[in-house]
Amino acid sequence: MQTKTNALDVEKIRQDFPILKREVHPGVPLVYLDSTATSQKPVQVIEAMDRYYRSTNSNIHRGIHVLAEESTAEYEAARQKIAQFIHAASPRQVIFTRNTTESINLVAYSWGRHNLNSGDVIILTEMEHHSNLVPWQMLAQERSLRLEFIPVNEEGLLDLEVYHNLLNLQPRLVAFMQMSNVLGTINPAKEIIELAHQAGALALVDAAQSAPHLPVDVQDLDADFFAFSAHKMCGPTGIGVLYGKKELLENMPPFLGGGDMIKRVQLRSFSSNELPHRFEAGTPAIAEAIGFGAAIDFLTEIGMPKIERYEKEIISYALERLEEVPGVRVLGPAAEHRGGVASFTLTDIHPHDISQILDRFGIAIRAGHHCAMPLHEKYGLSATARASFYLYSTLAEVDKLAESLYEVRKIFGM
Ligand code: 7TS
Repeated sequence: MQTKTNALDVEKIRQDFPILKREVHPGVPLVYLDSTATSQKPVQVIEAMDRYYRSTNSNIHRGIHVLAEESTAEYEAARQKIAQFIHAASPRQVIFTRNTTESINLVAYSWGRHNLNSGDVIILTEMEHHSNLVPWQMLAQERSLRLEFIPVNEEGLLDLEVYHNLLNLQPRLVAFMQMSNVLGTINPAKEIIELAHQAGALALVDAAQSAPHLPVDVQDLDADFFAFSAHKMCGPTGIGVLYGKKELLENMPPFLGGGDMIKRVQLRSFSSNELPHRFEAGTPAIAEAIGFGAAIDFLTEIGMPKIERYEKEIISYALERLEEVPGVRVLGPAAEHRGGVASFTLTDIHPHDISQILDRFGIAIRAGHHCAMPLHEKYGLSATARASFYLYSTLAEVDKLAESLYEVRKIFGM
């Protein structure tokens, strides 16, 4: 059993996550290996939201009283922190949405409906999450667009040779995930974006899995749009971000109409507010934004490069341990190309059964298609079991997972 690691003081980090102290069955501690679905929340985030509701709660941008001024300042401070975290040139380019899904839909509705017409080509990849597939399928149906896909090769990497050829179609948009929630693959985002730009296309990055696990820099990537969710990066549910280049966002029509997104309203017309408010109609998720800001502080203090290094360590170890278990097949590339995600099958045992048995040992994994049905189909599978790791995961938990898979085998008479 291996328990030592160099990159992070994981035991200290775990102290900040109250949920990690709980038992899920009498005497059975939680082994949380489902951070790709949503991460756990540190006490710093829980307390920031608690403090807000106890002492500051009021609506933002509207009142001229102490509470309204404080809550507006805290909400905008969170935006500023997030802008710094992704290295945006200005916080005005950081639009609060509900989640990655809403951010991508915003681009499809607003930029897509404003700019794309019959025959236009959008390039996606075969590994996309449904939230970066279905909005484009809906738009394609409505506007008679053509969708093309960068294939996933045997190794679980994108086939960039095919991508080069697809770019001859002069696509208008290339939309892809920076890190896969199933294969763990970390895609060469900078290269994909550079090639998209050379072909005259814009590039949208689904950063739902990358922003929580890797250092990200939207300017270095030269991303046109960049979407992610707070709940996968130690923050609360109900809030996400769409980053966009200023000139693009300024030329996009509003997505939702209502309060806050307007400059002036008459009975039959309105003019839109400045960025970012023109895309934030109605009362936003204020406490959640403040909690998101606290999550950003938490991650920044630990350091994203360190988190990335640690996850590399843990996934290398997990691949080693999982592949020792007879009958286990892990999907996706070698550790050097991936983050802390391992989707696997165990002979022909249904992943739901695997998950249910592991739960008896306190181990929480996810079983299913993980919102990537086309990718599973490509592998000839309807479901996989998925263990995923974050900065609070331990090598001992990996051991427990591997040992419990031997128990699953026994239960199935293997
Ligand atoms: N894109 C990727 C790559 C994701 O992994 C997810 C969520 C989303 C988009 C959507 O994020 P949301 O916050 O809008 O829901 N992925 C998963 C998952 O793998 N299991 O549960 C949610």
